Amino acid sequence: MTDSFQKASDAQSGRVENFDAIVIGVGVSGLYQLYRLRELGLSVRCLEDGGGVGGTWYWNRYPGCRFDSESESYGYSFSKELLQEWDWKEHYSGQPENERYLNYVADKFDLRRDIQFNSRVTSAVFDVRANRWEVRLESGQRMRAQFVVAAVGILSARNIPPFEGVDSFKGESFHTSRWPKEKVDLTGKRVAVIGTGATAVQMIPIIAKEVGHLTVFQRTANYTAPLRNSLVSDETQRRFKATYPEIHKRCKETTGGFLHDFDRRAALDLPREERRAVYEQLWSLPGFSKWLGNFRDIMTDRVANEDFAEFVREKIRARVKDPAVAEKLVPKDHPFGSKRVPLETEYYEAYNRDNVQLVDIKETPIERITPKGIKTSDREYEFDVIIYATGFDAITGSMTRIDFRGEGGQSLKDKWANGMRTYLQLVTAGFPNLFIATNTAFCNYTVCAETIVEWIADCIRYVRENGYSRIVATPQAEDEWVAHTNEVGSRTLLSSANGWFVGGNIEGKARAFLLYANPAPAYRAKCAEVAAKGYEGFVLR
Ligand code: NA7
Repeated sequence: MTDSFQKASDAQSGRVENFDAIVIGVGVSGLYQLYRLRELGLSVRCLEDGGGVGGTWYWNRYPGCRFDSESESYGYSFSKELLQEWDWKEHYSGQPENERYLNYVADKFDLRRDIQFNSRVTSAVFDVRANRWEVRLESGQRMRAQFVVAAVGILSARNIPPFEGVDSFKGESFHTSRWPKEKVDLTGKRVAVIGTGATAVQMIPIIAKEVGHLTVFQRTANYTAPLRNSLVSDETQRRFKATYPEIHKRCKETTGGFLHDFDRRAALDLPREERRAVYEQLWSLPGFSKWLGNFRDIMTDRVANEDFAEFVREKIRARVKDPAVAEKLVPKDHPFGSKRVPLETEYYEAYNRDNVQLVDIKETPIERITPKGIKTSDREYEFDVIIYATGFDAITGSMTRIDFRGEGGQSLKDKWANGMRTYLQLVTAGFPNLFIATNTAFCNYTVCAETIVEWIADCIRYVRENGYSRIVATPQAEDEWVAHTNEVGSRTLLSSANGWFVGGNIEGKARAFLLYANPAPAYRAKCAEVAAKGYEGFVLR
């Protein structure tokens, strides 16, 4: 019987399959969660909306999509064999290779047999008498499990702004995170890109060379930094493989789980010339060195931040030929690093091309999408293709689009209406046996995802081995965690921008710290301490 036929017949017959655990999503976290739970001997079903594994690396196929983490720090660390088998071709690997890597992992550990693809979860309801979740799919299929792990990703609920007339456009339109598998031919076409976040910054220089004409609609100018990608030489590949223990040790020690870490000195303690020399040196390095390798106070002190921000502005101005365009591209309304810094390759040079135009939509706002294109306050632009590079309803959106119902039928969407409420970023009070395996600990993704996945697997093992049937966070532990998250977040400059870190990118979304801003080692230590104290802050029954 084929998988889809089985699903259809289950839905029709009303048959409800039972598992120990259901994992929603097979991105980086979900794949590893499946591996870990199966290792414990649990029966697991993994439900994935997409047609393949990879999550972010399955959906985001837009031209130019790639890591901003160093490739050697992004791969899983749990299998020595895997580390030795896989060769990273580029220092900042691109989406096709990243998707191949995650498929390789799925095959190597024989994970596919527990994954059901093309399966969108619509609801999950907790049965308090049976201590089991009932999960329902769009197809009508239902299944039950004692535990649900939502490995739904932090950047997976796409944001298409509610412009009037979005559906009236007669040409083609795409959101970057739902880019088709087949090549999209933009040759010679009139193309619009809305948004100038990390995605647009990666994509624009590539498609600018292909399109007939490109119009970029920018709401907020972003600080970016040069990526400086290159191929991994054979010698470097050998070095990676010989030093993976050191690479992973380093990532466990740094603030954000990256290979980079902040300079312990305060920027303004150095004379201007010395500071500038450090900035220049950082600028010449690849990756996030300019952000996460910078002076420690650039994320906490506005004066220090502004000093570096001005250096970045000069770098932008030097690359854009038309001073009026350059001024539009220079960010002035938020601190450097208060949004995740897009890493670019020839982004600003794209605006020196004759076929690229920048429209500042703070000056001339988009009024509506029309059948022919985009109407701003001063004119209508005609296009063959509109690309929405407008980001995500980050972190909470992928959870609240599933109708989770906890104790007393409480809806998660209602509970989080004024902001995300969790304990340890991992669970939420009133929703027993539900774990959130999405990395919100301000961290290099896989490095932190592994910690989270292992913590969840250990917790589930503890519950089962000790004869409990349910575990749930106390409201008091949650209140304290939320207050603590807000407190550590407010010590940084992260809330000073309208980015997705604080829910500020979506109109009407409650503003709250969605990321845990304390250094990753402190987060890891806190999670370990809670477990060591017999799951302090939880009620086990
Ligand atoms: P981002 O970084 O959230 O960027 C989205 C872009 O879309 C950004 O320039 C937004 O402007 C723009 N946007 C969003 N809504 C609108 C509306 N209503 N009108 C005009 N422009 C809008 O998402 P990305 O996909 O680029 O990157 C997400 C993460 O992926 C990134 O942080 C990396 O970690 C990888 P705004 O700045 O909000 O004014």
